[in-house]
Amino acid sequence: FLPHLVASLERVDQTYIMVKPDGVQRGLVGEIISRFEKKGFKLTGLKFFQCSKDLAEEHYKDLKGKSFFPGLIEYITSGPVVCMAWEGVGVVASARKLIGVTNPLEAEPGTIRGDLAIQKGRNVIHGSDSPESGKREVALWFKEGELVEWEPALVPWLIE
Ligand code: IDP
Ligand code: MG
Repeated sequence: FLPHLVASLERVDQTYIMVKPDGVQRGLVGEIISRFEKKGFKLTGLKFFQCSKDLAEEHYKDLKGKSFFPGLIEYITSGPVVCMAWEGVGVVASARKLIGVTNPLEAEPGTIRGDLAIQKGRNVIHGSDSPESGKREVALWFKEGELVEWEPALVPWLIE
């Protein structure tokens, strides 16, 4: 069996996951990381970080015209965040399912937002919305030496 070969035949995607400042302040970092860790995707980057206004605006540039944009930038820069890069086949869509929809009141129980949050403006976590966004956002939030190439020992127990 050659799991890495199989994985390389399919498209291995990356997603950018971030515990937002409310998640950090509320002590949810361990709980949130744990959900991704248990799912079995590969962690390739992790840091505790204070985001600048410029970076927040670049990250959310598609939302620039929205009425909530200034509040969103204030929220994201209001305190430290936890930045993560996760990798795997189907990781982007799967992470979005684990996270739940944008409005936590509508997010299904069992999802991170469904279980842990109430409002859109305090929805504790970010996850990239497409493989293209995943690539862009991982490159935006992590410098080259901050990402780690490794082969998790559990791969044969997760991928046949
Ligand atoms: P997503 O995080 O589920 O992908 P997006 O539509 O990309 O949702 O919006 C990015 C973030 O902007 C949301 O996670 C949320 O924090 C914030 N946001 C989106 N819509 C609203 C709103 O109507 N009011 C306040 N904040 C919002
Ligand atoms: Mg989004």
